[in-house]
Amino acid sequence: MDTNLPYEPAKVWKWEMGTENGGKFAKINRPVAGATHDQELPVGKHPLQLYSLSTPNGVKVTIMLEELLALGIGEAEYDAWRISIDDGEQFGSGFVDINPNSKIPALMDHSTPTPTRVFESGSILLYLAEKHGAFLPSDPALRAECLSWLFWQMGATPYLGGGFGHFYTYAPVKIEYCIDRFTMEVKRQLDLLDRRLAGNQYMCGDEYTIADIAIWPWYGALILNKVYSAAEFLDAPSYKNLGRWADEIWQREAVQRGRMVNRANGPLEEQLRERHDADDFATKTQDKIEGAGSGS
Ligand SMILES: N[C@@H](CCC(=O)N[C@@H](CS)C(=O)NCC(=O)O)C(=O)O
Repeated sequence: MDTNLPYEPAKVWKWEMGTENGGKFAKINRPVAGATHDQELPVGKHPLQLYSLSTPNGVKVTIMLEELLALGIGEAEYDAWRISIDDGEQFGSGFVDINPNSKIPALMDHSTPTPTRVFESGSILLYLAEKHGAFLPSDPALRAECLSWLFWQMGATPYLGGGFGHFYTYAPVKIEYCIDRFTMEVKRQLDLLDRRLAGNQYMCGDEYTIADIAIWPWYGALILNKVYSAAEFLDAPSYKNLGRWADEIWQREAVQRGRMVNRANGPLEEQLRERHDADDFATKTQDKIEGAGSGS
């Protein structure tokens, strides 16, 4: 790819397969859907099988599952298998059977008469909330408010992730036009959330819901400088209500646990690469695994 501007698009775009453009995702991006290879997925002992990664979209689901378990809902026990998107595992045939869109997270519920597949993180949150009767208000007006914010997150966040995060953090060249365009929109979104949270403890009022669970891994983590290292650039401290909400949610044990699942970066004690049991948080974090392996 020629990174010099200006660039004149060809009449018809062509995929130059194997061309290195320097972008972080260059080797996994492709213009066609479908499986690239046969690869069965493992199935563990619990009814819920999650195939995911500790990106914000993945973390939404592991936080939800840990919150359900914290409520004492044992049917929410799950196995979480790590899908390495850098290695193209989202294009394996088994994964594509569960999510034809080839993106984590994907969930298989084996407790139904025939296994139920669920993909798209917002859809998974809604499925689990309805199945277990939790984190979704029953009052019709509050439920509508909750779903409005849930769907807002799903629609708004590509501007944060695919737009701002991509051009600020990952793009091989820093392009002022792109960074300005998406910073403008992301700051508008942050202001929107800040205003909403000025008079509300949570996104839908007094009740912690799937709207908070969907929004925190992106916007809470952004404000707390846990994604993109952009808190200073975005002037995070100026969003005081959002900061208060982000801190408060981060204090929840289920949130801290959920953020560890399928993680393979950051401090070793915060990485639980696969989760098959509640005890794994105490015994199978990467510091313990590597410590045991080193013979020390
Ligand atoms: N709208 C989807 C987005 C999921 C998504 O973008 N997943 C990314 C990781 S955060 C992924 O799997 N990327 C792999 C790829 O694009 O090939 C959701 O919320 O579930």
